[in-house]
Amino acid sequence: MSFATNHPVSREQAKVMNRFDITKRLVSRLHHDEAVIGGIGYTNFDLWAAGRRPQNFYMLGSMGLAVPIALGVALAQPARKVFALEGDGSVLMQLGSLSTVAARQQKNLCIVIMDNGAYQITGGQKTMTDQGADIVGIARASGLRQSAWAADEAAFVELIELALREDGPWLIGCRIDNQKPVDTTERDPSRIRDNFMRGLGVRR
Ligand SMILES: Cc1ncc(C[n+]2csc(CCOP(=O)(O)OP(=O)(O)O)c2C)c(N)n1
Repeated sequence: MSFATNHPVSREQAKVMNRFDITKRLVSRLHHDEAVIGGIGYTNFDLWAAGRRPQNFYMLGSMGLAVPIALGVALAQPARKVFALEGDGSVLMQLGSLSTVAARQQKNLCIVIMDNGAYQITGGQKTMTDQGADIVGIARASGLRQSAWAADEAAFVELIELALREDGPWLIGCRIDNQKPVDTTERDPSRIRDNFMRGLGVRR
């Protein structure tokens, strides 16, 4: 596996990055109409701020659904690469989704966890990643062998390019700071759904 590079083994060793910055780096590398599902919390805000794409879906309202939604899209459209961007608080509420993705060995799926150790959007209450839980370790133990912490921005891009090029499932852990997002997603769920369906070519 071409994955055996020098990615840090624990959360503590990973650089604290900025969510908008790494979201932009991800989006700038998408050239084949890849789908991107932004989870609730500030993850979807910075995805929105990184540029409207019809293949983006912005989850409003329920925690932990970026991975299940992305898995559904990946199953329905196996030729398309699908990215799930999820906060640490949200993925901790839906850990079973990681083992489901692992059991499916969903080749076209890449999960990016934005770990700021907090439920930032609701006031910055601490999550369990701030108390020692390691999402990448949990992912590996759930069967997602191709899981790694991004050491820094360059390593993040390297991992994204690997995920674009080679079969997954992938999980990339990103430690991020507590800066506010750059913009606010338009809160219109019907439009978000309709645009996304058009972006995936399943609605005119
Ligand atoms: C099932 C459920 N529980 C609680 C909430 C309230 N809530 C919305 S976002 C959020 C925090 C999300 O935290 P995280 O996923 O870490 O993202 P961040 O805010 O740090 O970007 C909470 C508690 C909710 N929307 N749904």
